Amino acid sequence: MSDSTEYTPPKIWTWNKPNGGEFASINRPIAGPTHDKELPVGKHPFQLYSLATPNGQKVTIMFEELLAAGHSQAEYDAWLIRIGQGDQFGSGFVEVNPNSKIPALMDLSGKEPIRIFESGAILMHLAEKFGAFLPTAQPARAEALSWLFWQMGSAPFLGGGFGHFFAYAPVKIEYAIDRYAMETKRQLDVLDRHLADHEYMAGSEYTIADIAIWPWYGGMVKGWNYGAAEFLSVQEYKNVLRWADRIYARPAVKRGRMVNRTSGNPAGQLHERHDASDFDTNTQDKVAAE
Ligand SMILES: N[C@@H](CCC(=O)N[C@@H](CS)C(=O)NCC(=O)O)C(=O)O
Repeated sequence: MSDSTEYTPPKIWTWNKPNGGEFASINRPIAGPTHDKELPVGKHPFQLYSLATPNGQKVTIMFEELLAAGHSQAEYDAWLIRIGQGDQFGSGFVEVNPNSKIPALMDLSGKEPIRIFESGAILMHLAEKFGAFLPTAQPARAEALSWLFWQMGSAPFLGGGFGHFFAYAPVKIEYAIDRYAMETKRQLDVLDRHLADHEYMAGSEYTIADIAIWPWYGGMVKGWNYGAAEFLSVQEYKNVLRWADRIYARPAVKRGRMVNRTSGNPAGQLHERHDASDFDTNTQDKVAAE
């Protein structure tokens, strides 16, 4: 690969070489399936196909919160989609999400199966279905939805921008790292100022806005994402840290973080989830095996 500073773009871009990046084997300029593969279906009303990236965690945290709040109809099977191995390009997955990205959900609880993709749409679907974690009264509802969509629009700059160029790109490009570090810090400051006088994102109630924002920005200030805590001086964002700690104290959040996790401490990984008891079995087995 040539030094990016010397690159002169050709007249027409063509896909003729791997880009050398961390995800070179799965990045493609075309959509659609690469192979035939049916998705497994379990016994519960909800079938989730995902991985414990920040986008995946939003949905598993939501399911665990719904179950913890007594919504027993929110039982779910969580199947593992290994995006590094191209599972998102299997024909069954593409039928659920034509965009080939986790998380993807099938709601089998009604007369007709419903497919839902995009984590924000999934959170809204579940919140409306169970009447939970989304205020009905204004202005709290508008506030929760504003912050939910803020997350959907902002996190790609953190992940695809900062995280990509800081941690994954095959070359360290100062311009790109500067640009996205600046934007990530600006976003953290947006949150920090808001959380200075708000308990949660939408006010006094914990909502899907917190559930969406926490895995990305809570994870960032907790030092879990991209090994960039020191580089971004995350300790400066004291209100974000306080909020992040409060959310991490919730048992449902701890459980949700474990589901479909394939990296880190084995005791914190639950590759698939089909029953509440899977958490106990997994943790005991894994800790015993360590
Ligand atoms: N806006 C989407 C983003 C989903 C997304 O980017 N998923 C990533 C993992 S975090 C993925 O599946 N990547 C696989 C690929 O790009 O091939 C959402 O919130 O659901």
